[in-house]
Amino acid sequence: MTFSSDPAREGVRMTHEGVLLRQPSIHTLRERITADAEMFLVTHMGLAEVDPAAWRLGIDGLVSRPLSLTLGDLGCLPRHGFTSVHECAGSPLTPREPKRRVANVRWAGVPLAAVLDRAGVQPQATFVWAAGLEWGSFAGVVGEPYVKDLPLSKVPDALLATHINDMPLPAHRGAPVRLVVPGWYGTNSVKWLGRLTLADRRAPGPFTTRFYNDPAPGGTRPVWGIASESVLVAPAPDAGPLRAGRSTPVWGWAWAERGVQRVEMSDDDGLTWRPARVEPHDGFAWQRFEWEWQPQAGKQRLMCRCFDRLGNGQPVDGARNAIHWLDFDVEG
Ligand SMILES: Nc1nc2c(c(=O)[nH]1)N[C@H]1C(S)=C(S)[C@@H](COP(=O)(O)O)O[C@H]1N2
Ligand SMILES: [Mo]
Repeated sequence: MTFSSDPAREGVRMTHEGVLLRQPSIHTLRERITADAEMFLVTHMGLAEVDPAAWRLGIDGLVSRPLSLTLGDLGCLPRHGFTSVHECAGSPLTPREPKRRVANVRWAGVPLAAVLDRAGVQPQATFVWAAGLEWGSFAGVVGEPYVKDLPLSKVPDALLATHINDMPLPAHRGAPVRLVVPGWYGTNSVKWLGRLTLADRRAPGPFTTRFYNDPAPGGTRPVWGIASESVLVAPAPDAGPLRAGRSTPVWGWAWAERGVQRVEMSDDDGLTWRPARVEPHDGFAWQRFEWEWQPQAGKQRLMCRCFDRLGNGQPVDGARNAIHWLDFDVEG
């Protein structure tokens, strides 16, 4: 464990150094709300533990009244909560590889907008930069804080979360306060939040420039909104043999930044697709889909894909939201 000499990090200690990844199997995601034990965990530079009494949230940059808020100050502001899908965009070093680290979580805390209103956002401001309190190195980058950004237009959705699934945030989830940007990939939801800076441009650090920018026509595009994606939870391929011709219930989760409109299934390598039933879109939460499968004997591949209401679907491969499939040996 290490202590920092930076006074802004008073009361912060690192309990783990370096990348940490935890990823349970997709087939354990049977509950609508994902319990902490079944939730993936990602950190780039390490895990921090923050003394809640020493914690301060600095708000600076293009504001009329720079602030330093304690947890007590936050507690005097209005509270808000929602359920949202929480998904890692995958490694920024291999951004086209699907990792399927996903969960669906209930968050509660203080709206980001409530805090920014107190500080008074100046008219020139267009972005909020959010910095984590930990330190360390990632992929050869040393001593750069974990800073992410969002345009002011996304602020009304964002939350300074103090609770996850009705419990105070544990240290590994970013206690005492983390940013949550629902509808966006998890990389934007800064844990161990320590500073918000209002600016008239995107944040210049490695986690918004070198990492987490996808190639796009004419340049790059920040890894912000979650692309359409779906996963098959059941049947798990190791849950016992399937029988040919027998009706087999299939189900999973589907999600997209602005909700999923349709889910389709294929058991012929994507030649034909048939509609699954999908529950209606509600806020930023994932949506359950189900389908009855009459498998044929032999080796079978079952695939799912979904579309948002603009018709954006999932590529077959080469993207973080590539189509998910499961292989089965079906008994005759
Ligand atoms: N301060 C800080 N916040 C962070 C990260 C980090 O390394 N440091 N990792 C991000 C990434 S890439 C993801 S996917 C989520 C993971 O959140 P979880 O571990 O609570 O699931 O946190 C995000 N917030
Ligand atoms: Mo991530």
